Amino acid sequence: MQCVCNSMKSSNLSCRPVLHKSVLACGLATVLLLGVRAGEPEVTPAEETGNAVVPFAEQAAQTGRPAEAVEFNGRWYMVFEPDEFSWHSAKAACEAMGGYLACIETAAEQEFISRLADGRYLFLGGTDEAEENVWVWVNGSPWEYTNWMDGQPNNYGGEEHYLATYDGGEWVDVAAEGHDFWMPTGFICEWEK
Ligand SMILES: [Ca+2]
Ligand SMILES: [Ca+2]
Repeated sequence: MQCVCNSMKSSNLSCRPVLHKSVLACGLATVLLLGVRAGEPEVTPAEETGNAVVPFAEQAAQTGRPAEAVEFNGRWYMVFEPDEFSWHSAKAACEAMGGYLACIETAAEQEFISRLADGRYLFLGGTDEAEENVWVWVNGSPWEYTNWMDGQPNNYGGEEHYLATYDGGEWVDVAAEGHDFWMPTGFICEWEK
């Protein structure tokens, strides 16, 4: 299936297809991305830099929270889908923009994130890399609310220490980087101001 968003090719945002994603899901992602694209600053195309995250970070370090970020309940959120990233580079990119990888503390925030993710697999700001099965949020919030998918977290291969949304917004633990079926296609940044 091909569902490349041609109009997005000049930016690091993209809604590239995922093997099993439906055309509908990809279309909705396109609408979502295009809907927040107005005013987006020019960034270096990923194919020229080989790293889509660094230009984001450099850009954001000057401007803080992107104007395109979406507000919910006093916080702002934005999905990024660069071609190349890891959980750690995503974390660094969010922090360079004055935010952090999205941390979900409540069911209401989860509902919002689920709509924002729209079926995409996106890194969140949860990790148990310091101590196996002791999950923490990168923003320091206590680990209380959870939305794990059945059978997760399972630390598959002994390297799944990073949180991501899955179908319906439910949580899975995945590796920091890679290109297999289970790897996220992007990440969500959150801002408090
Ligand atoms: Ca939050
Ligand atoms: Ca897992």
